[in-house]
Amino acid sequence: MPQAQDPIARNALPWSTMLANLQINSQRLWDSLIDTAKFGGTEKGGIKRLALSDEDKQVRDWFKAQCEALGCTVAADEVGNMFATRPGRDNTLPPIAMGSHLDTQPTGGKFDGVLGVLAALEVMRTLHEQDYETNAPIEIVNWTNEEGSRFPPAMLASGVFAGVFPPQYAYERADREGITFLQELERIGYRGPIRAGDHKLSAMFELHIEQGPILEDEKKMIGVVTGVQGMRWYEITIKGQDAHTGATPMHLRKNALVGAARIIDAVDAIGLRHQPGVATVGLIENKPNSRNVVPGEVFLTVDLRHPDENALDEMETELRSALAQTIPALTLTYDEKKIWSSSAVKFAPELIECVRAATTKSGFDSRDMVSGAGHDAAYVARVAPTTMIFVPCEGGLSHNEAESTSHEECAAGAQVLLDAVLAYDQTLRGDAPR
Ligand code: HGY
Ligand code: MN
Ligand code: MN
Repeated sequence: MPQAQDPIARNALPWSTMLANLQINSQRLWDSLIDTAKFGGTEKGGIKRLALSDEDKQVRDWFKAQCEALGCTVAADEVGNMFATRPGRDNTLPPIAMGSHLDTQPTGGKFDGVLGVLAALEVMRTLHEQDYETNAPIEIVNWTNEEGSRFPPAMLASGVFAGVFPPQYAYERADREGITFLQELERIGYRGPIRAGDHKLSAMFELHIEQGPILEDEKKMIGVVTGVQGMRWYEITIKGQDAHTGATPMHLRKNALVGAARIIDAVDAIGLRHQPGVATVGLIENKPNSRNVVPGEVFLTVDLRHPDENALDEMETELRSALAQTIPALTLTYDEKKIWSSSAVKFAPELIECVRAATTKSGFDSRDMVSGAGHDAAYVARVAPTTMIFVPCEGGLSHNEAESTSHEECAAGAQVLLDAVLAYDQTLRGDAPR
C-alpha cells in the first residue's frame, strides 16, 4: 500500500481529470462568518477572542456542535488543538486536514484565522450533503493560540503538535496578568487526551486572508502560497530610575522611556534597511506610567521578519548593537532575550500543484507568494505536507477591527480549498477520476 507521503506512489493522472464538481454554498459560509463574529464581537465590528478566553470557549463549543451535526468525531489534544474528522473509504490513511485558528488579536477582525476554519466547515458541509466519499478521512483543525497575543509566542499549539515546543512549555506560558495557558485550557474544558503530535496527518491545507495589499493591488483572487518568511521575537527591559519630573535636572535623569524611544526608532531603521524584511516594536509597558514621574523601567517587544535567514541574522545583530551603543550612554541598563524564532518555510510542491489546479479549474487569477504573516501551517509543514491558499483583504488591512474581505473572495477561497483537498485525496490511492 503506497505511503500517503510517498510522492512516487501518488497517482500522476492529469489534474483536470481529478477535480470533482462539487460547489460550496457561499451564502452559508458567509452567514457562518457573520454569525460567529458575535463570539467576542466588538463595538467597532471586530472580534476580541483571545486564546482560551470565555469567547474562545463559546466559538469552540459552537464549532464542535456544527461538526458533530455532520457526523464528524471531534477530539482535542493536550494543548487544546481540535480535530473534527469525517471518515473516508480507507481510514488507515491519516486524514487530509484543513486548518487554521479561531482565536484573534485583542482588536482582531472577522476573517484572520476564522475564514480558514469556517471555509473548512463549509467544505465538510458540502461533502456531507453531497454524500461524497473521499479516499482518506477529511479533517478540520482549530489550532490553539495561533496569535500568541495573550500567550506568546505565536503558533504555540501547532508548534507543540510539530514537536517544536514540549507541552509543558505551553502550559507555563503566562499572560500579562500572570494567568497560565494550562489554567485557562483546563478552565474552558479543552485539555484533551491526545498526546500532541500522536495524531498524524496526510496533509494540511490552510486558507487565510493575505493580511497584506498585494492580491488586491494586482487584482488577483487567489494567492498560491509557496512558503512563510522567518520570524523572531525579542523581549527587552530597560531600567533607569523613577524620579520627580519637577525636581530632577535633565542631566541627572535615568529616563528609561527615552532609551525605549531611541530603540523604537532604531528598530524602525533596521526594517527600512532590510526590506522586504520588517521590524516592529508592538508592545510597550512604561513604569510607573505617571505623568509626574521620570519613568524608571520600560518593557518592550521586538518582532523581526525576513524571507532570508541570513538577513534575519544581520537584523538581529543590528538590534543588539543598537542596544549596546544606546542604552548605557543614557546611564541606563537593559536585559534582552530572544523568546521565539520560526525559520523560513517552503511548502510542499505536490500540494501547491493541487492549489494551482483547483485555481485553474475555477478560472481565478492567481499569483505565487510568500506569506509575510506567520501561520500554523509554518509549523505543521515540519511534520506533514502542507500549503496555504490566500484570498485578498480590503486595503490589505488585518490585525485591525476594520479587517474586511468580500463574500465573493471568501467563496473563491473555499471553492479552491475544496477542489485542492479532493485533488490531493485522489492522488493518495490512485483512484480513477470520479
Ligand atoms: O504574528 C503573526 O504573523 C500571526 O498573525 N500570528
Ligand atoms: Mn492568522
Ligand atoms: Mn493574526
